[in-house]
Amino acid sequence: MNREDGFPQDFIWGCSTSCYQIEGAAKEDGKGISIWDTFAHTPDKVLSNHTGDIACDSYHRWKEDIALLRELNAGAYRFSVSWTRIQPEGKGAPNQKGLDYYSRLVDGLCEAGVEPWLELFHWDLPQALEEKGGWRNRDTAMRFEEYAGIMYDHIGDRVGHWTSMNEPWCAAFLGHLTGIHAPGLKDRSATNRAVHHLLLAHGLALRAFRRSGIKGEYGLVINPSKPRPATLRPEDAEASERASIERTSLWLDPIFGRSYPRVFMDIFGSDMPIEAGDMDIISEPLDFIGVNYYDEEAVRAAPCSAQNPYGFEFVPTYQKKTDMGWEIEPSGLRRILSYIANVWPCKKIYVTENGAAFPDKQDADGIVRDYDRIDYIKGHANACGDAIKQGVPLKGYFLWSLIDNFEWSFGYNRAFGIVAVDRNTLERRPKLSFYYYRDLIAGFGL
Ligand code: IFM
Repeated sequence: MNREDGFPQDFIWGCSTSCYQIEGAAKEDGKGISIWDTFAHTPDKVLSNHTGDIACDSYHRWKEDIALLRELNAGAYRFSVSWTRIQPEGKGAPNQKGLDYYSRLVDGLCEAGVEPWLELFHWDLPQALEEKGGWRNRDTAMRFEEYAGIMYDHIGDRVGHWTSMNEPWCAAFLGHLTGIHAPGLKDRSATNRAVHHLLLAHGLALRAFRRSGIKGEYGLVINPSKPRPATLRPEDAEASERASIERTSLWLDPIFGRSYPRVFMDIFGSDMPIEAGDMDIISEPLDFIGVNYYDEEAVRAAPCSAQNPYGFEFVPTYQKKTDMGWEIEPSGLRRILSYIANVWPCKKIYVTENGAAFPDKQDADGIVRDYDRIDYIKGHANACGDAIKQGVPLKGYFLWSLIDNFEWSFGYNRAFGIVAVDRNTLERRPKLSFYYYRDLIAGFGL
């Protein structure tokens, strides 16, 4: 029986965050240093030289975050675990205080009726592992399996939804090719090695999960993209397919047992450190795909060259942009969900992130009236409904983000939250979009 707005009763409405972006307490209770601690403390890597040292102080204020989720009546909370709280050096015996923190968080969520969705890796690789080659080094995948096993043992009885990692494209390409994310390299061959080892780490952790016998569902979260073709000309349609390779099929093809896309292998195959049995590990069947969606661009065909190996170029578009410069196109969410459901059929898909940064202003009464964000959420929730009508097995939607937080190389200069965080007092203050999302969750938002 569906709700009045057409969504199934059991559709999950949640919120997402990640550890480095909200926790702070960067050196507390035995936590080790991650590559994001190092990167953010390197001058001029992050706008305004902001760091995650304090972030939203959720390490101490997690009860306030849970209270907000409860006020929303959110069905689930997707958070990530800081690997260096659990294994400060990325290997060996766990740090009990780190485990205790996540144990308290999970218990608090369960008591509040909010299902914990645990993500093992959201880019904050232990610095000690980076010093041994990070994701360029095959051993990091084995270390990830060990860390995952610790989490399964200590918290597996209370968490029903797990994801190995968030947006491995960002970890590989932004971290190793453009260098705008940690560890800040600009090296194509390092990027390709990182791609393979991230996927291997995912597969090893998933196999360990299956072996553990934990009852729960397991997925991988990607940020796929398939820019729409600028025109109906066949060459532009083909350019749109090629433009989607590195963000989409590079990850989903191997996960679905189809190995890496041929076009990618033709160009970069010699870099890929594939060993016997790897592709079987990577294609261990998962329970769901997590899709993070923010925008959609448009492309047309262009000549292939060493600088443009996939032969496409972006074209100007008319859409309004968010504060990130990302084009607002809700129907692109329906398109990417349908594309994935058709090409990589999976039992369940979740939108694990969707949201927008806008230059919020506090009115004299202290309230942020963020109608742009409300429109954004409403448009994308409608697109989710359309996708379901088209037969996409979409089972939930997670808003990015519960609270304003550390937006990576932009520091605190970009606000995605439905709750503002005062940078001086760290007080949480709901914006109007918070009350809109509460209505949406209750079935009155559309
Ligand atoms: O803040 C990030 C998040 O960590 C990963 N997905 C995109 C968000 C907005 O840029």
